[in-house]
Amino acid sequence: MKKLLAITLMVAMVVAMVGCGGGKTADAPTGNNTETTTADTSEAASSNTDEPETHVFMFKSTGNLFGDLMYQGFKEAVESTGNIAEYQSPAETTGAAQVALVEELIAKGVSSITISANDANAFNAISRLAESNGVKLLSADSAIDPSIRASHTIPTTIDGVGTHLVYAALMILAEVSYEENMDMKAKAEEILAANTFANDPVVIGVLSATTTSPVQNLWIASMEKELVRLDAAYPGNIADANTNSADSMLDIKYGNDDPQDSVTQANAFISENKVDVIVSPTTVGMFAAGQQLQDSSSKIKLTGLGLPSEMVNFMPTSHVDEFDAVCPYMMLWNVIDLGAVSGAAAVAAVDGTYDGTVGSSFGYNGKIYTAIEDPDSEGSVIVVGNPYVFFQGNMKEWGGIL
Ligand code: RAM
Repeated sequence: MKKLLAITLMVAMVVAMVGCGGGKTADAPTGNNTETTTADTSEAASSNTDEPETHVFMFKSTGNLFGDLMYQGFKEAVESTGNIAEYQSPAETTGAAQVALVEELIAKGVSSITISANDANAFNAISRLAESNGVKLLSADSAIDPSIRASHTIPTTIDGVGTHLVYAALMILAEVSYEENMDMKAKAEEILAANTFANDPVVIGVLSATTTSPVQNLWIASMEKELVRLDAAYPGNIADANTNSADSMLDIKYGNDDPQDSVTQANAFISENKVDVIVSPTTVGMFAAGQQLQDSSSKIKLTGLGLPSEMVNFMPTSHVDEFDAVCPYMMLWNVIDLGAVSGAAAVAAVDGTYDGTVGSSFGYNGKIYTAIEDPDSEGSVIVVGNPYVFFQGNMKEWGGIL
């Protein structure tokens, strides 16, 4: 029952702001994919006798299990404080569609909106309206601009994810089994130091979400940085898959976090047959690529950030079939915890119990989360925990959870 990845990561932190609140109970939900849940305030409320606040979680778009799981945690955390949780996401995976929904929610008088953003800068204009109406904007998973957010929660450090996506790709192509808690960085460097790919340098493709998606773009940038470092240290093992760009060694395609677009892009990789491995830093891309690679019996391998319940058919069940499987191993984190901590952040921000400065903190479920400087932007960030590697040894256990 150990699946803590051997990734070195830091700990938690928080941001916040002086909170105003002023929320009131939400109206009956409108629009697509809306869920409102009302806590039993008589029993759950702490010492707080005020009217419950409504805290909204908004994912990139509807129909994404990752977003649904985040909301599961968010709702749990918000309701545990006697407040009200609401789930609102647009049908379309765009910043503009999210902004339109934010505008509606401000008009309804919610207290906070926690966004997984399709575009970091899309919310700057609407943030003024939010502020003047006392509505806190926060983000989780995929960030909004630091200047307008009360808090941003990420599952684990960007570089922890980006570098380990590269290590996983190299290890899979070298057919090195994943062993629990192994040092993937050391293993990848060992593979390259042995010049394993000297006769046939590795070509890496990426199947991402949208071109503007903040979190995917950060993970990809981190992958690129690590590839440059590894290429300089162990020349001749990694091919430049993007000769059109001086800044990129990756062949990147965008499936827009849309199932059909992701299938189309996965099929483009298969018919071009240029890459050895597809790394998909989105659960939507992972599932689409898994299906298409399996159906086409392509030799291209797959790894990335996937949900065990969606990927189970494309992954191995033992060491014996590990490298026959489309995706021998992959990574993710506890998505439910990510949602829960971001829900606790929203409540604390609205209550004014933490103020958004580096070092300020709040508690949830017996743990303290403290804001640290965001290494990837101007603001601060809360890091929830560690990523997990999902492999033949633990898929059974996680398939029913995430
Ligand atoms: C998708 C979304 C989300 C990302 C995960 C890994 O569901 O794009 O932003 O964090 O994948």
